[in-house]
Amino acid sequence: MAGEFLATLGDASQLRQLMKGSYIKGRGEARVALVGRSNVGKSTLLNALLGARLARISNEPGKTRQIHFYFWKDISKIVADLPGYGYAKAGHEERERWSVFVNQYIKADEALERAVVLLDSRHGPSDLDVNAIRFLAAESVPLFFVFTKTDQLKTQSERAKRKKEAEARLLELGYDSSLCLWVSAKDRTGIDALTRELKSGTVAQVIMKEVL
Ligand SMILES: Nc1nc2c(ncn2[C@@H]2O[C@H](COP(=O)(O)OP(=O)(O)O)[C@@H](O)[C@H]2O)c(=O)[nH]1
Ligand SMILES: [Mg+2]
Repeated sequence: MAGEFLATLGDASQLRQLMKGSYIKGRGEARVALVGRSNVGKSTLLNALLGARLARISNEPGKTRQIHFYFWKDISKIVADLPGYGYAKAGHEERERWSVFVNQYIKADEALERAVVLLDSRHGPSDLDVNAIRFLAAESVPLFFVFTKTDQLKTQSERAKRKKEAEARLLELGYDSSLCLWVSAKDRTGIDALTRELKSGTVAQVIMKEVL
């Protein structure tokens, strides 16, 4: 097994007991947060990366209200599985709750290295995704972008078109295509490349920010 469940944070009031300094449950490895809209394929990707059926794959969007922590043995880091945002029925209050909760976690976690934002390769970044990206950027969290379900883009020209559009949108937000990977958990495209990227740390983004 390449991964193991560590802990669940159900509420920000539990932060003090879960985190001591930069330790989560006594473990000090760097944290990588996964975040994305409900149904984007986050649980499926997590299971593909960690090589185990750890996260529940659900067709009921919006069920997650907790942060789950997993130890990813292959790269010796801890994955924080953040709650999904922006499912159909979520109103203003729900979105507010999401940002308050995620904000409290981000501020508390001294060893958070970066957040991986999952985006649906068929649609590119939606307005809700852009809101979440802006929110994380405002909290100074280094970001990396993963486009999911690329097996659903059937032709070469469709792939090229989607890629061009989505990467242009991210560039408008200040993120260059070297911070993007296109993956499929179904046919395992990009899974090894993503593993290598997350193992390597945040160097690419630091350089890019200095250049801009
Ligand atoms: N075709 C395809 N479907 C996927 C892929 N990843 C996830 N899915 C499907 O997308 C739906 C939502 O996946 P899930 O991992 O539960 O999304 P989450 O809500 O973001 O955790 C499920 O029906 C998955 O089987 C993928 O790489 N390719
Ligand atoms: Mg899920």
